[in-house]
Amino acid sequence: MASFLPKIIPLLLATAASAAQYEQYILAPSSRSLHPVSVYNVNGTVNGAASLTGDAIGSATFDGVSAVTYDFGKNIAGLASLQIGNVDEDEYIGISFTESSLWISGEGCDATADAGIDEALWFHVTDSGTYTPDRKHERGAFRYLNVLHNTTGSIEVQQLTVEFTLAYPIFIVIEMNADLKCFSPMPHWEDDALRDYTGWFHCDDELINRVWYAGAYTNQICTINPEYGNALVHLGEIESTQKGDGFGPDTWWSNTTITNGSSALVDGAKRDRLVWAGDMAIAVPAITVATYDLISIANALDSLFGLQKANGQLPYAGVGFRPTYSATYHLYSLIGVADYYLYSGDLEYLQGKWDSWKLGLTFSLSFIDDSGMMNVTSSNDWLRFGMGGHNIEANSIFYYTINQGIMLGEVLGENSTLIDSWASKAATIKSSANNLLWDGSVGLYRDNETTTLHPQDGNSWAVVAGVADTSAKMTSISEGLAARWGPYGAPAVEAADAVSPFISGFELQMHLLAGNASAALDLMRLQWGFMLDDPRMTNSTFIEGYSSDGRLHYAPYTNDPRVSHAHGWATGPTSTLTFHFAGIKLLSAGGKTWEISPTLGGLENVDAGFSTNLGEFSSQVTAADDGSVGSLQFTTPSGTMGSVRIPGVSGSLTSSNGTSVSLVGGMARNVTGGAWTLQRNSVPQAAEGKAANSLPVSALTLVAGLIALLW
Ligand SMILES: *[C@@H]1O[C@H](CO)[C@@H](O)[C@H](O)[C@H]1NC(C)=O
Ligand SMILES: *[C@@H]1O[C@H](CO)[C@@H](O)[C@H](O)[C@H]1NC(C)=O
Ligand SMILES: *[C@@H]1O[C@H](CO)[C@@H](O)[C@H](O)[C@H]1NC(C)=O
Ligand SMILES: *[C@@H]1O[C@H](CO)[C@@H](O)[C@H](O)[C@H]1NC(C)=O
Ligand SMILES: *[C@@H]1O[C@H](CO)[C@@H](O)[C@H](O)[C@H]1NC(C)=O
Ligand SMILES: *[C@@H]1O[C@H](CO)[C@@H](O)[C@H](O)[C@H]1NC(C)=O
Ligand SMILES: *[C@@H]1O[C@H](CO)[C@@H](O)[C@H](O)[C@H]1NC(C)=O
Ligand SMILES: *[C@@H]1O[C@H](CO)[C@@H](O)[C@H](O)[C@H]1NC(C)=O
Ligand SMILES: *[C@@H]1O[C@H](CO)[C@@H](O)[C@H](O)[C@H]1NC(C)=O
Ligand SMILES: *[C@@H]1O[C@H](CO)[C@@H](O)[C@H](O)[C@H]1NC(C)=O
Ligand SMILES: CC(=O)N[C@H]1CO[C@H](CO)[C@@H](O)[C@@H]1O
Repeated sequence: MASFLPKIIPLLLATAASAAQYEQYILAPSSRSLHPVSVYNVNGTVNGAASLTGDAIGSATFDGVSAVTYDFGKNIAGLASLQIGNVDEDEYIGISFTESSLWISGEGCDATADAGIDEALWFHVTDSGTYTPDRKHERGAFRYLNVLHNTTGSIEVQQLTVEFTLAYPIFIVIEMNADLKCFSPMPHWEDDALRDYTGWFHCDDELINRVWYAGAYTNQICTINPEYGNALVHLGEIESTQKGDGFGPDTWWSNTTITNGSSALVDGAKRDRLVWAGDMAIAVPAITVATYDLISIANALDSLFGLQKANGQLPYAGVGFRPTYSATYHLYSLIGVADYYLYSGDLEYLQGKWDSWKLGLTFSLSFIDDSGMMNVTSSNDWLRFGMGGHNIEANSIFYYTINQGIMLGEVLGENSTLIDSWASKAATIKSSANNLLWDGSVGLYRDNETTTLHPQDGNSWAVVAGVADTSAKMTSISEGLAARWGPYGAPAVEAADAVSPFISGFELQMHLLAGNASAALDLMRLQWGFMLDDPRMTNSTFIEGYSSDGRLHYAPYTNDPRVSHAHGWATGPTSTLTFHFAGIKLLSAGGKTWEISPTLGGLENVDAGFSTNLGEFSSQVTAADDGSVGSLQFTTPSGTMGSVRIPGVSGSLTSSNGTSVSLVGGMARNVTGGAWTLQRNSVPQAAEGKAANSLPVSALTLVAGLIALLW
């Protein structure tokens, strides 16, 4: 036994994993004062352009008409400032921003409006000193910053700084500058704490690791100071024109207060900077497993419920947007409350929202007609076309929402007559959808009864919601959607062949529920790999949408520079990897009950975890030679209870104190919170080279028990 110890102790320590262990993948900066990392391009005569990269004071002298494009290496955000040294009389210097390198321009920024581009910010420089625009010109996301000089004569720039967030003013500011507090993103976190993740993920595929962390970072950059939401300066103007059509640079600023509190989760960092409940359906679980920043979610949901009408109707989007209705986004607001409760366990919050929640559900129930399904009468959705009638996506989301309501109602001891009536309506939606919308000849659901279009959103959601009523249908949907993938990802045929990173997030879940984990991984590598590695992207945050031929044109918009490159709705892999591959699933109230059901899908190992208000959940899994779960160790907080499901595996679980529970049919129920290790009855022979994981599991457990005893 003793001879095992030197090898096994590090293994046991590795089990006590934490977010810090994989710190190198975190994209959030360690300080809020950011400087460029490289020079991307120089136009005209600029001496010493590169001296403005890094922290040190430099000297870049712009002589005559000239410009430098600086690269921050990843998408960042904040208020930019220029420290000016020697300057001739009457000089102008400007700054402009872009997320994608495609829109680098001396004329202005990329765009936030429906047409044209956003104007550059100009300073009339009369003396040395630091020049900073006013606070409402904080730019929500950019990777490239252009410094523009349009005058004859010369001007020296000594430093270029972006305050990613700033707790206290550190500049002598010459231009007007009301308050220098609480810059977005993550305005409510300490300046040096932006990398303090509560969750982590690691596996043997480096691209997948980068995807998980880019998802986490995308949601951080989409968490803003709610006083600087989108002012929608040109909403609805010049709707069908393109950059280059004679529409010059537009004015832009962000000064709409969109929620109460000191931080808010919005859909996109550059745009729209508003609360959108649909986006939250993907962003909220991703935040839960990475930063557990629940307050920004609660503030966002509160702002939506603050707009609820007396008849129960919730808004399409939050404060700042024109009042309008969407059947699906209304339901997503209800799902938001269910998610918030599930991940936080905050019963008081749920109680406070419950009457509004029921009113909202009752409103949706009023749209059920003779078919047994909801007749959608508002075309608003995630900007797909053809949303209306007995739509499969809307009815699947509806079915899911009603079931969330039943779960919440049971927690709150709601009248069982009411709950039973919900259950019966849900059952009818499901049977009607299968009777009227399943197209057996194609093996997919139709969008509605009168079309031959088989949408990505509705087919993914039918499986996610549990509307698909046989495993044969799930398999068929998984195969059918995978067969449509192109070189850049999964097309959303219901949006003119857009690739939707939002809807593809639900497609990932669908493949896992249909039992094809490797399909989910393949789609992540294909689509999210493209979104990270293509040179037109930011290599750090995920884009809102693009076209199925890989152009950065998102079908619903005419103005390509407007597309957001940091959209929380594109972060589906982050929660999917933790929930499905590491297999940590919260079933109730912050994880009071849980299920551990890992799957590898061809990965060799996965190590992931996160914390909720109840404590830490973690899972370390390695593959046996046949790809099944070969070894598993997990921890769940004490006082919680759950089950373990590893289909096809026989053996038992041993807790750190020696307690043992057998797997029956690949399952163990009523497992109490603690640290557990799987012993398989027979482990398919592990290959050479999987060293750390190939130790005999039973020996490992014995020694673990021994060490626990000695302790
Ligand atoms: C630099 O010059 C190129 C070529 O004229 C132009 O496309 C680009 O927009 C310029 N960059 C800046 C920041 O002015
Ligand atoms: C430089 O740009 C500023 C701001 O747009 C403008 O007021 C000024 O006239 C420009 N100067 C020249 C020489 O183009
Ligand atoms: C936002 O800024 C614009 C432009 O400066 C100004 O007209 C407007 O009053 C501001 N709104 C708020 C709420 O401060
Ligand atoms: C902030 O809370 C107050 C009081 O509940 C409410 O009237 C107001 O609409 C809220 N503001 C926003 C932006 O949600
Ligand atoms: C049915 O679906 C098709 C395809 O999405 C769409 O064109 C049509 O408008 C839909 N019908 C209704 C009533 O919305
Ligand atoms: C849905 O409701 C609209 C508006 O009441 C109606 O015109 C339409 O015929 C209904 N659609 C179906 C499929 O019943
Ligand atoms: C539950 O609701 C039903 C129908 O509204 C009502 O008749 C019944 O009295 C309620 N039961 C309780 C315990 O409130
Ligand atoms: C899983 O999906 C992949 C596509 O990623 C496909 O090649 C494979 O055949 C599917 N496996 C099963 C068992 O359906
Ligand atoms: C993208 O970022 C990763 C770190 O996340 C880095 O290793 C890689 O070099 C970057 N790729 C490019 C093309 O900049
Ligand atoms: C051993 O651990 C299990 C699981 O955590 C727990 O249910 C049990 O009470 C523990 N037994 C002792 C003796 O501590
Ligand atoms: C004591 C206890 O929690 N028993 C539960 C064990 O699991 C079954 C199935 O999930 C439950 O029905 C029991 O209540």
